[in-house]
Amino acid sequence: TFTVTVTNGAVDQTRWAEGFPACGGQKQSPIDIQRQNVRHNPDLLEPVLTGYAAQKGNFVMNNNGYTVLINLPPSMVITRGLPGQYTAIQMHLHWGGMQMESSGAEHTLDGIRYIAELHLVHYNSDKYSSFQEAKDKPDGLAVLAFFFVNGHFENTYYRDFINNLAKVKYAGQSMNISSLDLRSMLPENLNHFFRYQGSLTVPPCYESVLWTVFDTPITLSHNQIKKLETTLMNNNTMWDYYRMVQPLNDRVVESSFV
Ligand code: SG7
Ligand code: ZN
Repeated sequence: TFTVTVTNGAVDQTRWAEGFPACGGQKQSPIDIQRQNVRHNPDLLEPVLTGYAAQKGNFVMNNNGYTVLINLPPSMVITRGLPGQYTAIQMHLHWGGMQMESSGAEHTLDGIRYIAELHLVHYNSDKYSSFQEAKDKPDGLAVLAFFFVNGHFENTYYRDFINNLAKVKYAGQSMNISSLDLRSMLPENLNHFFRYQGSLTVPPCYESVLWTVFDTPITLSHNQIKKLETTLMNNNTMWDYYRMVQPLNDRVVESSFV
């Protein structure tokens, strides 16, 4: 039997389909988004993120050995801009760092790989009663993706998140966060995005994800990016956790803007 080791860099990726057939499908993610080939769709509405503003709660942040996740509460809902209501389940990051300041985003834009990529994972709560039920359905999931770029100033909305990384340095570690202002961690302008039908970027690679990849990036300071890349780099696995771009095949990438 074939067991997959989801690991950093390109290791094993070419064999994922042996254990998880969907990974060899025709609608896989991530992809290279080529601006020249996207089709403007004026009917695409800006997603409305309800419940993402600063709130108190008990958010669990967890190191799963590959990435850092924060579980999101069901009070965070995308109420417009997708085919139905989608409820948040978790957020996580993909970053680089194999070589200092190498890039680790999953999607590429005109062949360029950004420094890192944030994923907000949601499930279609109009049609399904849980993430588990939705995760392998063609209309089950929606992920919002944001790129990170290097800037001159500290992004203070990421201060807690980045400082907390040290507390989940090792695989399996968790911590509780008592407040989260997710909306402020995102770009102000959510108008400019790309949209396409794809998959989870790790096995089992279900082709269940409606992707929204925002053109406006999130800015972090050089120092913040360095901390993100180095804090968890203790076991020599937590870097370059991204999948190679997959063929577009007969899909069309739409854009909300010209
Ligand atoms: C990361 O990316 C984790 C996974 C996630 C996967 O490995 O965030 O989630 C958990 C709970 O381990 O898998 C099913 C799922 O959400 C793929 O998500 S992604 O396509 O957005 N990168
Ligand atoms: Zn991801």
